[in-house]
Amino acid sequence: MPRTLLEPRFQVEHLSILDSEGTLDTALEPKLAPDELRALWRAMLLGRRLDERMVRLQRQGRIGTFAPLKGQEASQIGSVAALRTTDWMVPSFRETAAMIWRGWPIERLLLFFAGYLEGGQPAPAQHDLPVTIPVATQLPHAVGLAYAAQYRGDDAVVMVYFGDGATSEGDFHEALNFAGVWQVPVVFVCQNNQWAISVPLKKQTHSRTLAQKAHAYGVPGLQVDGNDVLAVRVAAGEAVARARAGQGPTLLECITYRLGVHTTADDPTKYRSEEEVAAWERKDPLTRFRAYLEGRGLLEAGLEETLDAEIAEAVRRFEATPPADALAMFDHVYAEPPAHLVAQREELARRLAANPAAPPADSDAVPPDATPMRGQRLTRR
Ligand SMILES: Cc1ncc(C[n+]2csc(CCOP(=O)(O)OP(=O)(O)O)c2C)c(N)n1
Ligand SMILES: [Mg+2]
Repeated sequence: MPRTLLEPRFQVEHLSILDSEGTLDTALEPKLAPDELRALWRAMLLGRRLDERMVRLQRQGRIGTFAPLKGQEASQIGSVAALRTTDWMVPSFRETAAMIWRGWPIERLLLFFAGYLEGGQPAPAQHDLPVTIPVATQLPHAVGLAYAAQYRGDDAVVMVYFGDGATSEGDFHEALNFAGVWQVPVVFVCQNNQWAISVPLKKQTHSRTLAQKAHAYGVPGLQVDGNDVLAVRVAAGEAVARARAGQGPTLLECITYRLGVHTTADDPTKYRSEEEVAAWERKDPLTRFRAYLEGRGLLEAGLEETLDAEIAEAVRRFEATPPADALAMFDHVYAEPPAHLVAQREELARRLAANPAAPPADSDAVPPDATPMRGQRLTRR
């Protein structure tokens, strides 16, 4: 028997409309209304200004660990802008700009990063899931939401965010497989920012692209310049329209870069070069979009000051909030908490009651009867 090639053969398309040199492919330029272009710019700039402020707030000890999005504004805003409010948005942990676009108040995000339970709660009518810290676990959730939309016969589309590192998790493959089998209305937005903490993409996969992984599941996969908001907006618009028309899921691989730290607990100088970062700074998504809008006479004077004032007002409201209930960290995980957590909760309650203002003096200490969890460091008194 001869060896034959099976059809179809796979090809991966890469979409770029406005490149880092400011060159515009006029044939591909989307016909977006001036108001939409201004809204995209406002959201990207707000994302950048807030991001820089959040890092400073963390350095000042006013919020906890934060994952900055600097450099990924076009990937987030270009994609989320393709959704209707009745669609669902499922974030990972770096989607601050996309969440604000979806209506999350800035002070609620500040509360989240300061450890307040209510900071993680979407408004009751909001079709968003909360921040997901465990890598890739949100992907099967998103497919479940899309399956529910399909089952109920409503026309909602689900957009789920994740990183390049998440594509090495089983959850990514399971989610894509089921999405393909069920042909559910979900758009997978992979922000390929080249790094998963200190693991570079080349150690993550031997594939030429991440987009091609979709083809194995019979799902269209497209690579897009993730620093080009016009390209992301076009690709996301097409994927959302296909999903809404019952034509199933799409994987978008947005090629971008995390210009800042992985989180405020990270030091990227330990694993990547200044030259690499400088090269990506020249591809900054804000620089090229600002130049494009300037050329079209759509730049609003004084916008940075307006956004900074909006952020300052949100910080003021956030800081006027009474302290969070530290005991709430024990709630909402177990219906019946295990004994060691019950003991820890009681101990913290005792310490807080004894000295409400001060943190526990010996925070590593555990009661002698506590059972160590796997990987847990216990310090016996
Ligand atoms: C299941 C799981 N494993 C490990 C971690 C620790 N962790 C947090 S972020 C991260 C890297 C994620 O990389 P990527 O998916 O590329 O997203 P990025 O941080 O670049 O946005 C890891 C390993 C985690 N949160 N969850
Ligand atoms: Mg990454």
